[in-house]
Amino acid sequence: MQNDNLLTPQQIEDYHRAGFVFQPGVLEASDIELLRREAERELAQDSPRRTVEAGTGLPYRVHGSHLNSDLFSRFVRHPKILGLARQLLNDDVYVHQFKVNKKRAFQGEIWRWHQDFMFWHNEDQMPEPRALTVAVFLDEVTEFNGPLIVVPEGHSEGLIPAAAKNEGWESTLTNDLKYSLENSERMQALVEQHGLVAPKGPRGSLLWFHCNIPHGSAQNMSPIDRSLLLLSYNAVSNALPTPSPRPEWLVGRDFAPLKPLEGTLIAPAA
Ligand SMILES: O=C(O)CCC(=O)C(=O)O
Repeated sequence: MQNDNLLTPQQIEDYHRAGFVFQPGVLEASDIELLRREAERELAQDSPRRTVEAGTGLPYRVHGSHLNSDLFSRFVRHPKILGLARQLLNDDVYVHQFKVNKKRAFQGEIWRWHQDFMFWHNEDQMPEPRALTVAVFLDEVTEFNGPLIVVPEGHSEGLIPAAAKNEGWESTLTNDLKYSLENSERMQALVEQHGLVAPKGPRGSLLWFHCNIPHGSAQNMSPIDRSLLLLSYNAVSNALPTPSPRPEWLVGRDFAPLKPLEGTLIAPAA
């Protein structure tokens, strides 16, 4: 019998072919409320893990919250998350990166086209593209508030050359991306062949995507916030061979296989 928490064989096949799979509204409303409040609490705390908008000084991104918050440290082990990360990567997994990304109403900025593995391979020496990200919708995502856009099947090309725009790991924190596919002819050819998809859905939806899939998002000029949690998992057998120069809140150093959460998000098992 299919375990309701897990992906079907068809969904797993779709993920490997298209490089992403979308699950609309799968998380409980009560869990999403807790996660929303915790994300806002993290954004409000002054910390080196936090990045602010150049124009307004308002925070739009926090890294490593699973190391700072009990709720988030439990959430990365949620059966509807961890079980699927293990299915898709066909291995035990650990958290490589954890981000809260808020695209604020009226002003949330553009994320240019990029591939996550370009950063993880070049900056962290991740050996193989056997990692993925799940975007957890904390707000409803519509065509108006800056949905994440992916190039279906774009992961099958491997890494597309992208010259480093600037030096040092600090430049990998912001949306002024160090490696982007802006003006890339290969990116253009991929889109001509496969088109673009922007999965949209209610709070509690999950978008799983391969670390080589080209993706990005436009400005949020709508009056509606768009906050996401972005949880990136790596296969344990693909752990970094040497410690990344980037800090632990940006790049995971604990390669122990994660064990599924027992109990609920709010209350650990007695
Ligand atoms: O928040 C977004 O729209 C995109 C973020 C992103 O692509 C990233 O953090 O790698």
